[in-house]
Amino acid sequence: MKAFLNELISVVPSERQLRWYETEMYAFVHFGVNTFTDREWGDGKEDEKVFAPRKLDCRQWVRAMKAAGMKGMVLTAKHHDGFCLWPTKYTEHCVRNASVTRDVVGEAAEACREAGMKFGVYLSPWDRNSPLYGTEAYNDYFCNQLTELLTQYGDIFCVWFDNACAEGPNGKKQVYDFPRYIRLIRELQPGAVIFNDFGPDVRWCGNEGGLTRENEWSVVPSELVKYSEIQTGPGPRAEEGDLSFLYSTGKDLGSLSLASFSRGLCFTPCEINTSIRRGWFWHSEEDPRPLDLLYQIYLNSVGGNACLHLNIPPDRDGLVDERDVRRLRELGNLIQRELGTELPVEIRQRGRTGIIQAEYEILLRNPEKIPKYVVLSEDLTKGQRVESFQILKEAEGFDQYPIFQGGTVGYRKICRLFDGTEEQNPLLFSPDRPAEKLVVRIAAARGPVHLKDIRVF
Ligand code: FUL
Repeated sequence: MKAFLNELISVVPSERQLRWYETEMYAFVHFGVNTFTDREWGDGKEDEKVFAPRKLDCRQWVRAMKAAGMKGMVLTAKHHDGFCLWPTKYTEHCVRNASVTRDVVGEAAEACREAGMKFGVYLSPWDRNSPLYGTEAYNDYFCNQLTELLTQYGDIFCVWFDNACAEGPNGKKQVYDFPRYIRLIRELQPGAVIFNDFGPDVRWCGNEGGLTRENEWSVVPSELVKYSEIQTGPGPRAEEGDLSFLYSTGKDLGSLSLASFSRGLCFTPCEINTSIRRGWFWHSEEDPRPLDLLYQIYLNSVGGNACLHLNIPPDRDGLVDERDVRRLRELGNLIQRELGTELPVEIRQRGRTGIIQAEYEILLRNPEKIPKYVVLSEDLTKGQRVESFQILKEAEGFDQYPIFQGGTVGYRKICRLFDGTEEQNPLLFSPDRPAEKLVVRIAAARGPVHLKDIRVF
């Protein structure tokens, strides 16, 4: 058991994954011919001339995203319809032949750079326009397009691959050469994380609605993430304990018992991707989702060992819809209001260090202020360790009261103790028992715990 636990905590993130975690919340931008045809999936037969964003202003996009606190953007350079938002040399089905012929990828990359935001690209492998689709020559075509995107637009922080694979214009399905795509990206943009349902760097959370897991593990069985680097274990050999049925939608992807049956372990964190509206592309009748829902998704993802990739679809003018601009501003303000000001605290570790059931004492210097959130972070360079913890309240003359029960921590766990209503947590609120002291008690972990940060808001 001990040897296996040591194996588990030896699985650690790459440098590029650590940089990705810091991005926390970034925008997805679905924009293209579908914006003008009112569709979600184009068929590849669209006339390029339908693309006509006459007021296109990528700086306006960036302003709206920054107001929410986003630190990056990933643009659909090409969606399943095959229409390219940059003037590629390799097809005529691109902005060069549109009604508005601007290089949207170039303008978006530039707007991000000016504002200090990271920039990434979505390039759909499924292409319903390319006559090459379904043949080996398509893999060359795809790599040529990747090369243009990864060499002409500065630093790329994320290359986002959709796994959809259906028939192309010639009725054939493509065999995607992902290992080749991955090699090319590593060569041209070694700092970029690659997103795919199955890794290598970041994996899909398993739904598009913003649902999150209670316990999100970044150390997962290799059977789940076939393109990720196996860090420990015998590797992909078929034998007893085969977990090849594992899929992203599963509720448990990394528990001790599951991991112990795996043939290999990989570090592959999860991205929550969802849209601010119902669809991925802009449709006039759709409204943004309610603020409290978006805030909850933010807490559960950025505060649940994942990153949030929130889609903001520009409209037919080439601007972020005013309704979305407002919602993003509200979201940013709410995050600031709730999690923008730390309460003054003093943190001490109780007892011996280097033990698993460590306790951290949080002295509240200003007991009048009721703490609403405790935010914990593990030092992931030492592996993901915490399995279970409690937060307790201590007050002079009273016992300890458990006020929060949690599981995994990982990059960041936002524990919401109190939402402002007295009923929600009378133990914490009660005026005759001010919370002078909180205690974070690790109940179970895969090894001695390394908390990097404990903050109270
Ligand atoms: C899906 C696609 O089919 C959708 O159109 C969208 O791009 C979403 C992010 O991924 O698989």
